Amino acid sequence: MGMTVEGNFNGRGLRFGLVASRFNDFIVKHLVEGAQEGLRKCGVGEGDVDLVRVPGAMEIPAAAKQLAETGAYDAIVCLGCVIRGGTSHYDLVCGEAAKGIAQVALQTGVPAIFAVVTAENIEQAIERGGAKMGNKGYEGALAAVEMATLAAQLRKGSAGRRGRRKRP
Ligand code: INI
Repeated sequence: MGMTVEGNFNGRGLRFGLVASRFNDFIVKHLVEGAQEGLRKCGVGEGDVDLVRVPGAMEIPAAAKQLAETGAYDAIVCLGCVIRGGTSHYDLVCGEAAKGIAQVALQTGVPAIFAVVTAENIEQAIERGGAKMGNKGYEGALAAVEMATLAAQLRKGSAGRRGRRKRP
């Protein structure tokens, strides 16, 4: 049996960037609060969480990439809300945000978490913003701590050591 490498939820001493869009702020403000609460519950210091605001979900990836490239953050949590009823280019906005955020993580090596609510209508958005279906911001914060601690372990090479063994 090989080794299992996984992250944990101890965020003490780690730093996080939140990137939150202002579009649909009546939902996003609850996601920001949820993310802050999630990080606090993981032991992250209040002073170790920075918040960057952008106009809409389309602008999240660019700001997240700039934050990641500073090297000052262990993970970035991206918070936004796209409502189909509210836009004819829903699929475009969702797709670009999701793809862009994934690219931030892949290109920089800094975990970037997609905590963007995508909803068919306002009722669904309210549910996903914490009313019934949990809070995507809170969930995103926990995912960020888990991925940040996992990334630290992978950097140490705990999963790669086996690869350096000599072939029999
Ligand atoms: N941005 C969102 O974050 N959510 C939306 O629902 C939305 N709608 O409905 O259009 C939205 N559009 C703005 C977009 O993200 C950009 O800010 C804009 O296109 C300027 O680049």
